[in-house]
Amino acid sequence: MDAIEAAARQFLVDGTVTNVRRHGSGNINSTFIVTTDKDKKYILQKINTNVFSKPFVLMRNIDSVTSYCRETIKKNGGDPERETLNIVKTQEGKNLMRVAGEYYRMYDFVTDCAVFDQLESSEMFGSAGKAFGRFARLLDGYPIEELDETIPNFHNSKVRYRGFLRDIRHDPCGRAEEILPQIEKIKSRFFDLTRIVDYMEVDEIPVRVTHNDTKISNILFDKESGDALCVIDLDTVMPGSILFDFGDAIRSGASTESEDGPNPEIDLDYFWAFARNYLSETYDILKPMEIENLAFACRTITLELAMRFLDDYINGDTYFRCDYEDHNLVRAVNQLKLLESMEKRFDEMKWAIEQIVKELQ
Ligand code: GN1
Ligand code: MG
Repeated sequence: MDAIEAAARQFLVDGTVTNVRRHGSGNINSTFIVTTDKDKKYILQKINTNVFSKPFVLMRNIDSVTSYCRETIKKNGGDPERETLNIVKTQEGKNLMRVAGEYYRMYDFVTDCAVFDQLESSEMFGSAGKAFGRFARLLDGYPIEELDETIPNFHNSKVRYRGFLRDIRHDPCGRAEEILPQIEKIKSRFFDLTRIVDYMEVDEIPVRVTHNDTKISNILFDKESGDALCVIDLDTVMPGSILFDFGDAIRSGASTESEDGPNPEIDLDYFWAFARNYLSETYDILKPMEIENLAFACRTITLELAMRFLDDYINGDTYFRCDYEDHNLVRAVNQLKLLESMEKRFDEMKWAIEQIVKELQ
């Protein structure tokens, strides 16, 4: 903790740092809550530079995106202190601090909020649909050329699939043989994995400014009202497809289990609640090809996550935070089960989108 406390002291906080403790369930960066003697709280994050190799570029993106969001939220009569992240500068006025070879950043702590790996009701998930929809609308006006790619090819499933095959061939930890059934499940769905990227390559699905990591724990809920308030984890805001944002929210939020829970299934009540509110915010900016592929995108992103977890297992767990030895394998197996449930109920998911669109027309 010493280095973390030393890092916390480099930022312009109100008061003197008295306590630093671990926080949150993110798989990539390490997050801490910092408290001062004036009882002020802040979020400190150690950036995982294996994943985000250009921390300065990353922070330039986030600074620019949050400034843009703040102005728009103000114009719309919202509360920019609670509805977007606010960067706390270092003593030298910077967005980032290097301490003992690690990079740190700080945000104001948004008070009276909670995060969830799994939601308690479809109403809450509906509220997340509204918030993610609003976020998509907000970013719709953002100048795409100002954003750098923080992780190139993040949702490019073709590039990821090639990497997956290469890693199976190299098999650095000798784990591939024990997971042949899972590998086969992914290989047999190659065209499901690549369909959206194929459409993007020929401009049938547009590239927009998107969040790219809309899992349900990346949104803050107001403790009092239970409403989704603030979209967080802006590290992967960059050019992408809105379909992955919709799909990843459903993958993570409309599952009957968290990523760690066995036997997950898609909950269609949750799906309806999210889709209805998401579309009420975004219907007029979406292209017909996007609307047509919303339900399908949920399958694509779930398959992509199964492949990413399995790939990391093959590579010896170097990317995602793991709490025990087989954690990545467990996650991959669970994602494949969730995918099979989505495949079974795909017609109902498509039908729901069609009905919601009819309501909005
Ligand atoms: C990571 O950082 P976190 O936990 O919000 C990952 C996402 C995955 C997710 C799966 C930069 O998100 O892509 O969907 O884990 N983020 C990155 O839990 O790879
Ligand atoms: Mg996160």
